[in-house]
Amino acid sequence: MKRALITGVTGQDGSYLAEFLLARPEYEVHGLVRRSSSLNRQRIDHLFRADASYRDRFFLHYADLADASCLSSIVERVRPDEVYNLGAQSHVRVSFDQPLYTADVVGLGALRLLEAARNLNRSHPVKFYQASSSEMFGSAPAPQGPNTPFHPRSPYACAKLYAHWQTINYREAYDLFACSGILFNHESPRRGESFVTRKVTLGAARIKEGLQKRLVMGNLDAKRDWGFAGDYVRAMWLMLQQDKPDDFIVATGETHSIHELLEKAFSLVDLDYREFVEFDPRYVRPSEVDVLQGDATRAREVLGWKPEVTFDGLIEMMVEHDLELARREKHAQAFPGR
Ligand code: NAP
Ligand code: G4F
Repeated sequence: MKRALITGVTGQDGSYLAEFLLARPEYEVHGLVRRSSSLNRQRIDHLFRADASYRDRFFLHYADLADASCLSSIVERVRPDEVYNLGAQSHVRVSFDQPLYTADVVGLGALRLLEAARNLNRSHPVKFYQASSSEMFGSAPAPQGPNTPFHPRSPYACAKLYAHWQTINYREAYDLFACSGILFNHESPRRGESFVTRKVTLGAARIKEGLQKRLVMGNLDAKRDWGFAGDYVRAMWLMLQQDKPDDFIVATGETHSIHELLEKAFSLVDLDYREFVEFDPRYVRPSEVDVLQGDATRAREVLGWKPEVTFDGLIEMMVEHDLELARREKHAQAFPGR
């Protein structure tokens, strides 16, 4: 059996990656979860229920990226062959409100896990994946590729860049099989509700069903290279299956504005977004990343990776999912107790 350890397993990517690895019978998957006063495992619940055979191959451990001793003891105990560091305070706008916490969890958290992996690597070979971000490119002009200089524009992006360089340094200094995946935005029906794609698809669906009257948004001129999270976790895995560790950009190569996202999502429910969207400066960032558009040529050539889901297909998938959610919410309101 191959043993994989995933931080951030309760998040969007962690849940898709756990699903992807468990679908391969040779994997045993260990996920790190945070203790919270209410359970937040909706994205992975089905992996315990749907197929009883996963129960013997899927294990959860309480941990926090802020707690080095607990990370070390779990890594020593599990002795993973592959570590995927996906845990993060991943909201860019929130990182301006919580810069020190974000730096601790995103930046030092990665270093704590790298140290644990380096110790294990002395007696057991381990491969390490770091979830780096296109946010690290910040204000660098699009398209961003392997030779584009980084210019981070948020506490989150600065912390990711620190973790990115630490990952490279552990590869060069200690010969650790450490890879950094610079992933551009990737979304899904499991995307957190405060990220822009999900806010829009959920908003359009709830307005359509009469559950919400307006959608309050920030900067609609920003452009992003949006792909499907299910496609992107495959790229993470492929990086760790290569003969040599390296860093890769993962992106679709297309970019769309928030206006285009709104147009697409609202037209799917036969509404005109201009009638419902309002501006609120609370959603504007102190420094913005205007345009992201990635050049994933190396991922295509070396990993043989390419995205399967298009921008239109992604938004259709999300709107369809959120319409179903909104209809269930409406039904529950009409027939409480059922
Ligand atoms: P997400 O949905 O926000 O999930 C983040 C995960 O990290 C959750 O499981 C969360 O646990 C966990 N976490 C947060 N703080 C933690 C802490 N102190 N200790 C341990 N775990 C903690 O993020 P995602 O979209 O899946 O992204 C996965 C990773 O890729 C993140 O590192 C993100 O920064 C990076 N990334 C994402 C994108 C993207 O477009 N999605 C692009 C580039 C890079 P709870 O469930 O308990 O909150
Ligand atoms: O959906 P967003 O919050 O994603 P952002 O900032 O691009 O970050 C995401 O992608 C990164 C990869 O590039 C990840 F590393 C990171 O963890 C996260 O997953 O915002 C996208 C754009 C921004 O320009 C923002 O200003 O949408 C704009 N926007 C406009 N109105 C809004 C809103 N964003 C949010 N969240 N909410 C709004 O109301």
